[in-house]
Amino acid sequence: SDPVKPGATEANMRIDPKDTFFAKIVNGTIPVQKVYEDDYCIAFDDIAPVAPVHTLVIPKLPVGGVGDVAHVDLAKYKEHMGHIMATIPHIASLKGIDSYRLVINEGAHAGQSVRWLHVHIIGGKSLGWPPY
Ligand code: D5M
Repeated sequence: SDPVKPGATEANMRIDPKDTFFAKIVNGTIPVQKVYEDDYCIAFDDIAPVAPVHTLVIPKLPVGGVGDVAHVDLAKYKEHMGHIMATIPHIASLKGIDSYRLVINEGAHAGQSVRWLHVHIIGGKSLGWPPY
């Protein structure tokens, strides 16, 4: 039997990213200790780390998650996400690691709790596989 209840994910998808806590970090309403920032993204440490290094990278573009690609300006989305992917090795090096796992949770059943796209950089220890 499939334990996934589609309704929960749909409710999560209806949240406007601009109503999330990460929007306040991007617009500067709530200060955060930044690991890194540029025109496209902000990186800061996760409040509930699952490993010695657990840093989040969020685009400055309001997008709820990778599943929202159809609802955003595609050129801007590619620009932001391409930039983030190209910048992650530098952010990881700022945290002192060159071996890490990237995680993007999409939807409530993948464990996404904040509906503003964020990439987890997880490392600083040997990681198990599979990741669930
Ligand atoms: O990841 C959302 C992550 O965001 C989760 O690991 C906790 C973290 N979080 C939530 N609030 C904050 C604040 N205020 N600062 C830093 N980190 C935070 P998800 O993939 O959605 O489960």
